[in-house]
Amino acid sequence: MARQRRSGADPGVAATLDKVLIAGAFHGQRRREQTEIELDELEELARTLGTSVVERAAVALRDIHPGTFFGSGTVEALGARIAELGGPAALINDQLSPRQQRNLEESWGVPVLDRTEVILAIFARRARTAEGRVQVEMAQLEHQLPRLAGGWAHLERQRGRVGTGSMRGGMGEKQIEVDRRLINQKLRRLRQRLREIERQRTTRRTARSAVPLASCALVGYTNAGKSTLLNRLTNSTVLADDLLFATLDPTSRLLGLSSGRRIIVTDTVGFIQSLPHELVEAFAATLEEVREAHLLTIVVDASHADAEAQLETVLATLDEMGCDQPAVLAVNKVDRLGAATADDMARRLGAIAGLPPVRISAARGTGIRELRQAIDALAAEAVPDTRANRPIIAAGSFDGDVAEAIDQPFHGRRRAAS
Ligand SMILES: Nc1nc2c(ncn2[C@@H]2O[C@H](COP(=O)(O)OP(=O)(O)OP(=O)(O)O)[C@@H](O)[C@H]2O)c(=O)[nH]1
Ligand SMILES: [Mg+2]
Repeated sequence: MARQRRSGADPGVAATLDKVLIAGAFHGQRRREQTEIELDELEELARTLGTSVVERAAVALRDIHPGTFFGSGTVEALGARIAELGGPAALINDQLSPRQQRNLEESWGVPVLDRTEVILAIFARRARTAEGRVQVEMAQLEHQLPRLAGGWAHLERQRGRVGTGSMRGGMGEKQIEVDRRLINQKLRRLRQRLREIERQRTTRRTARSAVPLASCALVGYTNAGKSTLLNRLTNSTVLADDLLFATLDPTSRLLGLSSGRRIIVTDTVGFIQSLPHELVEAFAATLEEVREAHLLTIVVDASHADAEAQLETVLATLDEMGCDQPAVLAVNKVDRLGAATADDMARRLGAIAGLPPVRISAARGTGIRELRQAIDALAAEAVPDTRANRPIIAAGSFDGDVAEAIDQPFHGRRRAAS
């Protein structure tokens, strides 16, 4: 764990960031409005980390400066502002190269985190299960590797961390090599550990495919209301919170539909635009849950100012993942909109997704009957109701085989394995 603490993306760093300045650039095709929307999101991410944003800056940028990302005038102006504000850390919306990050830290004398590191820090803080922790730690180490070459010494000093013996003092090339080797060793160990954990997950997935129940993954942008919807549909109490990435680990529950059919519903980690690729790789197994589901319920927060772009991000991410299952579009949080706006949003979101929209409020429970019907219809196509599977699909209470496929303790009698 000591090693993980040194990552720029680590929660230990975040904990020391009681106040932050956030900044983002608009340049070329990128319009200022888009940058402002992303800065709003970065503010939300900062809030999720528990830091307070004391200043935000949207900066016009003609060319990206290879050494410092921003031009020298901006670097100076932001530096002066940071000094005036008593040295808040800087969160930068744009992707910084290790060198740019290092130079900015040197010039401003405060920790500089980019968007990826903020997201990694949130994931690190929120990971609860063994799998989640291993995945996040791997993502952090991978993020750290290319950042080694710049001399950790000054980062150690600036971030006020105490290095281990080997890290103290000047960092020669040799030390960097030693460190790189240690990180690679650690990555190998973590990968092995992850494989073991994944075997257990595979066991559960196999158990799931052994029961002839359709599975439906709830997917969507972070904070769209997926967990609230799972709770609403299945009377569960998984954590739903007004935070980005409240959910990291998938949770599966049994859902009885009005046709009498039962399906397995899985709540999953939320998507976000420019999801750090380190995380996409690390969470491949978790995302596998989405890939293997028979159907998807795409949840959108229709009350969000950026709802359309968020839906586009979700669709693009699903596309990249090779997910093309039949889907239902749940246009959520309509309780926050007037009827006319809700209609309009539903129409526009439906057109983007190419799916008939179902307007719901997961929080209030409106539209849930229609949503269940839509899911029921798709489930009927995905797993036809044959004589052989009918008793299980429509059983009054779930049995051992089904219990193994979902994350719910089973206290009843297990059916003998056949
Ligand atoms: N007004 C309103 N708020 C909702 C509705 N559905 C969810 N919320 C709120 O939106 C916030 C996020 O809900 P979650 O269910 O945690 O969202 P999520 O998609 O699971 O989010 P992550 O797990 O963070 O990706 C919570 O504060 C919910 O109470 C809704 O229909 N109406
Ligand atoms: Mg959630």
